[in-house]
Amino acid sequence: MTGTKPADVDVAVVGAGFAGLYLIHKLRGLGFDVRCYDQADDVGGTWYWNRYPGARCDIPTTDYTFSFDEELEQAWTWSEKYATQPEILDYLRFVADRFDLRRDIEFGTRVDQAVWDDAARVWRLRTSAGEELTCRFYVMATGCLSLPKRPDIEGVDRFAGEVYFTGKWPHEPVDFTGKRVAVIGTGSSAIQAIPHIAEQAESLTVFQRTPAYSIPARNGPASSERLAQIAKDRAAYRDAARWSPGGIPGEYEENYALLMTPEQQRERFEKRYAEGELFAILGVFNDQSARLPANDIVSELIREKIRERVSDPKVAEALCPKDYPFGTKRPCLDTNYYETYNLPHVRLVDVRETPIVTVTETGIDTSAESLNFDAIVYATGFDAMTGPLVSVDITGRDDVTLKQKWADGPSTYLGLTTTGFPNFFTITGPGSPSVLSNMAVSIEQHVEWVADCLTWLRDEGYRTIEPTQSAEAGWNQHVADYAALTLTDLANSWYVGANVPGKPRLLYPYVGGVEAYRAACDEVTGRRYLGFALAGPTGSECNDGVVRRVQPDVAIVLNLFEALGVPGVETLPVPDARAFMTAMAATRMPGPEVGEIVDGELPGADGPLPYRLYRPATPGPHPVIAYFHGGGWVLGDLDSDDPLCRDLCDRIGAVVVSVNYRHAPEARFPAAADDAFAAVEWIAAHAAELGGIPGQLVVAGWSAGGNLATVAAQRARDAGGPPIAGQLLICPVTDSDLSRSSYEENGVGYILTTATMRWFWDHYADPADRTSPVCAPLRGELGGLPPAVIMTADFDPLRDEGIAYAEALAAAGVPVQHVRARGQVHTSVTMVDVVLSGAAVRAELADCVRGWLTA
Ligand code: N01
Repeated sequence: MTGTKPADVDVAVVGAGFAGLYLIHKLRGLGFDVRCYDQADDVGGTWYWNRYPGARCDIPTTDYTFSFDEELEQAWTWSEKYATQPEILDYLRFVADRFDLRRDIEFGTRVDQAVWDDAARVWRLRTSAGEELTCRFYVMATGCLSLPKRPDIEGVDRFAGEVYFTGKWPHEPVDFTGKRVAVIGTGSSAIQAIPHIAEQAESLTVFQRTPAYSIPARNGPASSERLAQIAKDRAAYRDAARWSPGGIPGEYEENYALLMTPEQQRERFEKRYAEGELFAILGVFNDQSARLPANDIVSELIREKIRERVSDPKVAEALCPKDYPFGTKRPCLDTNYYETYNLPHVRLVDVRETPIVTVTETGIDTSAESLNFDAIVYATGFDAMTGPLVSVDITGRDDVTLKQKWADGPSTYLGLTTTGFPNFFTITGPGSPSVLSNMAVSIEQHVEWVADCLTWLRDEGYRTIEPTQSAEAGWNQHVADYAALTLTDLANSWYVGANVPGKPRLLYPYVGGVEAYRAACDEVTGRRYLGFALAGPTGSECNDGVVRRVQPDVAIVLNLFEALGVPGVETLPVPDARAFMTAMAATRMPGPEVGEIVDGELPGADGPLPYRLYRPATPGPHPVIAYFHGGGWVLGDLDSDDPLCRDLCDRIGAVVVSVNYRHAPEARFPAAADDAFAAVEWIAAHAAELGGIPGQLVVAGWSAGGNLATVAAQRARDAGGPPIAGQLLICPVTDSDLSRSSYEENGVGYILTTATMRWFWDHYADPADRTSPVCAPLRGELGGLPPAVIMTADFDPLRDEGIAYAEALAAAGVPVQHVRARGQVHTSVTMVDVVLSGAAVRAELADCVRGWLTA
């Protein structure tokens, strides 16, 4: 196509496991030449190497199976719920035979080097067999757990007895009969192998550093319910898997542990525990993966089960994981694992109590004793996710290797591609759901995405594809934002690279789930490969951009609103809109505990106003915040902003007095502004009685409440008091001009809409009044105002007027801090304990306010 020499093959693939096999089949069917390499002597990938006794899959095999060909599915029947390694290997051999895949695979051959030739626009590969070849596209289908980690234990090479690694188990049968065996490690591999080794060995000593959370797999026949669903409508079942969170169809109910009674929690846990499935136990409660108190409930219930299964209480306690939350390391499914410790010839050595000092010629020395063994089994894990990729010498543009590029951690676009490495793809790479999902579903999706991409490039006449830096940075940020919502950083797991010394610590897989991930991939292709630079002999194109900019938890809320068909309040009569807001508020999390909450009344501009006072649990007196709720001067009350007021009270250590001013349309402009100023005056005058420190008064508010807060600050300045220490303005209304860009960009789809803002203004103020600084404080005199912190949200129609106010205050000499809430919407920070990513923003606001008060 370009005049350069054609490549030897269109596509070179490394790895002949699930991914490689399907790639060969799929690409071949689309007319591409494919050559695949694998170090093993046969197909199987991870299932070729991991042949240790007891090896099985931990996803039900009805689901851990290819779904791309109905006839293939009909031709194979799994014998058990969780098939054994030999059966899965047989299946992959069966697939290879059925589609005649072996003829495109070079077995016993490793790709040692791959170098991108930018002039010829091909990859140049060198193999362990000395072969050199070129390909247009290079795909690493090497799996996530294929590079065993060398045990970081002193003396591993000294042992003269038999040595085994679960990840590279011999092909010949291993017989432990009459032998003294040591197993090091208690992850998934060890937990599967230990009961089998114990059946044969004369004695078995397990060296445990970190206990795992394991539940009974309850293996047996495949679930009749699932088989029936598949038989009824196979296509629908597989489609449901593709659009599910984990890659297995199921019922995903809303279940928040923190909103349940202990009895309800236990009932739900028992039901899920009895299923013996990973996703069931990982999803007992919706909040267990994100909120520690919810996670503690599941963790403790699992520990209870472990204690029931182990006779010796001391051993049981040692087997109970206590220092990391459940699910932050991959949980295990077992058959008789804990019961094995009840056997007289099985012993547990807790290496945190008595560390391994060294492996010797005859066994293992711990800090307490010397133990002799005939065999040592290392079940010590893998250099996961990135290990298999960077262990091959892959050199992209400008002589940069993948290892160099990823020295501080992997950087990918969609977990599939990486900048600087054109025409290079990673199947289930870091930044994709991979190990957190049903791998079979994720592999099929990746293979199909790559196949569609190559076909599209061919059809469009493009020769290269490479992600842009901004698209990749955006994806990395999205992956990190999702990770930040979980508890995964609280464990030293291979998920975060903590098991390999020196490996960068971050969550390697994408935690957003199969469904959300597939939607992102589809959106990228649907927008002519958004974020990719495409080039060919006749031209190039690049639709640069970031596919996911909204914070992941905000996106979940937005999707929920859309799914529920939540009406715009402007479509309702005011009383109905208020009732609707009240009903919504009743269903949410309550916010943090504070020391005391007292309701009272204070004099407004035209009669008494209700207020609610929040007092910190710490000894007073405290600074005082006069707070005004949001709701466009029409909606909202003391309950509407209750979680946020608790949060501010707790974080800042201030008495918060939330004031319910008069609302429009019953009381139009300037009633609310007059009430706000009257309230500020009264609170300042009564600070000591309220438990506050006189003179340390901050005005604060969200949305229209932010408008009232800053208008009150302007009035206080003009009236010569009361003194105000600072203004906390959260997504404030500062102007009545609805034509700013942020209205254009965010006026629909981000909860607060342009239509709603127009409705608010129409209820609040006559058009003639809207230019008054008391309505639109941006239009007022700003010099001499107290310091301000202004938060704006990226996806808020009010964003630009907030920014304009921050800039105008700064120009007027007012100390101002602008907190830009990345990926947030207008309501984010008020959704305490719902939009968890808002917590970091509230922390930043609180720091700023505390700064004024201690200054
Ligand atoms: O590896 P692991 P794995 N001294 O890393 C310990 C999948 N898989 O092969 O936690 C003492 O989980 C280490 O201790 P610690 C599955 O995704 C699936 O078992 O680092 N101990 C840990 O206990 C799984 O998660 C199936 O403190 C040392 C163990 O070795 C993943 O593969 C079956 C040590 C390693 O556990 C990896 O599982 C098997 C030392 N120096 C695997 N170094 C299925 O069921 C390490 N350890 C499908």
